[in-house]
Amino acid sequence: MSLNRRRFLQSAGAAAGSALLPATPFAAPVPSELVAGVFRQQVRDRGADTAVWGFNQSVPGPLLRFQRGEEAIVRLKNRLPQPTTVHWHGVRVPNEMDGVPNVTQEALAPDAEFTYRFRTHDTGTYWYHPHQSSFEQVPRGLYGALIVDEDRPLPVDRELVWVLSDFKLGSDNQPVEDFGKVVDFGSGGRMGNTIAINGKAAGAQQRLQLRPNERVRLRLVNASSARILALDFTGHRPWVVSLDGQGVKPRPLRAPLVLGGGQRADLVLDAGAGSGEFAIWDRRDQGTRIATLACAGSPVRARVLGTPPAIAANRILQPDLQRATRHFLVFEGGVLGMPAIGQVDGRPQDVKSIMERHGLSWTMNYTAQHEHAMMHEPLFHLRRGEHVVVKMLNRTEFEHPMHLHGHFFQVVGLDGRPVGERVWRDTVMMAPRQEMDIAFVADNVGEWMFHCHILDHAAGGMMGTVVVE
Ligand SMILES: [Cu+2]
Repeated sequence: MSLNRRRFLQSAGAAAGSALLPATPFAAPVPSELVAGVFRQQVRDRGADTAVWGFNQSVPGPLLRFQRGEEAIVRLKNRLPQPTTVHWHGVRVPNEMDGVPNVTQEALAPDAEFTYRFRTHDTGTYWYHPHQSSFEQVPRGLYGALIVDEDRPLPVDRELVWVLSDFKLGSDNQPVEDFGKVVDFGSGGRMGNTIAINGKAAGAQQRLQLRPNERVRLRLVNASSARILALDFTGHRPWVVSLDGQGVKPRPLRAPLVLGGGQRADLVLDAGAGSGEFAIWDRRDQGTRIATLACAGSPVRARVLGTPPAIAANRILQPDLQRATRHFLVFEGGVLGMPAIGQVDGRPQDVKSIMERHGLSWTMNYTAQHEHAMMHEPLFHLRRGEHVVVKMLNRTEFEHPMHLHGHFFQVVGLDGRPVGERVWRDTVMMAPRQEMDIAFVADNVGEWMFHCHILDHAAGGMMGTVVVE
């Protein structure tokens, strides 16, 4: 969208009073470069600023916003003390733009630069983050949202983006320097102690201020390296309109919205007719109040709006289960379960030596991979255009948000039973001991990561690749 059109929409919004407008794109121009660097930012309300790593001196990094079909050209400059890359989570990019070290490109050494260039075919809410040492670089603050606008955006009064994450901070507000511990690799991951919304500590003081009967679109990204969220908007029943960037039939949220690492959801939230304050909770674990929804002022319109329209679907090839080839993917390991047999980088090893010599905890199809030595056999070789069903068998006591690069897939079976309503995902939560069938058409040529998005699990062996040729 041109800057002029953005300005037009904004001024139209100011003038139109109660009329419903398409979601107004943010006015900030899309930056042409991302500089990954080290700086300080206020995360907690009190005390010292926190030393963070981020893009363009901000956590989260700048919102990258494109029209559908627009070419994204982003120059990455590495000003970190480590090599890095950027991966465009969920965006169907050409393989060489996918940002995976040792698979699609060499990691950028400190002070190196690289230009990413790809066309944005699919509308929706996506995000970007490094794929190099992601168990450290992401929780230090390297992530940002990427949005591709619909040709006809959903009519709402306002649009908000919440990049959710967590920081593990000491009493001095500085990050606890305990990245890469084997105990985190093999358990629930390195969990932060400070949930953040757009880089600021969550809590009752984070206020989402609405007017009665106002309608907002809330784009949610879980950029946490390990934390799974379960969001509860008390006193409200938002509509789920999109999951992982793909429109779904609008449905009211009847239970807390579970978002594993890497997952996204777009909600349409109606403020309700009255005034008042409502807590927004993360219901996982002991529960954390993350924000306050405050409703006050003169009503935006006379009454609450009804069901929002559906977002137009992206063009994704529908898998035909009758002709699909069948594949298996078995996960084993973790501190509560030892892999039965195992390999590291293609060489057979006994399990004890996997754990001890490499700090690895997990296997996928009896093989553990780690990102610095991808001397590996791909999990699957697929022909371009092949219709595929992968039966994932979680033989562990842990949840795993599983992410496939370069494709969207549908969950078509759970614990041996077919799934009725199929939605597109790029990242799916697997419960402990669950069996899940996912289906997709392998139409994007290249070698694609298939890994757990608990980034400590990925570093602990839970990553592999799928080759489409
Ligand atoms: Cu996992």
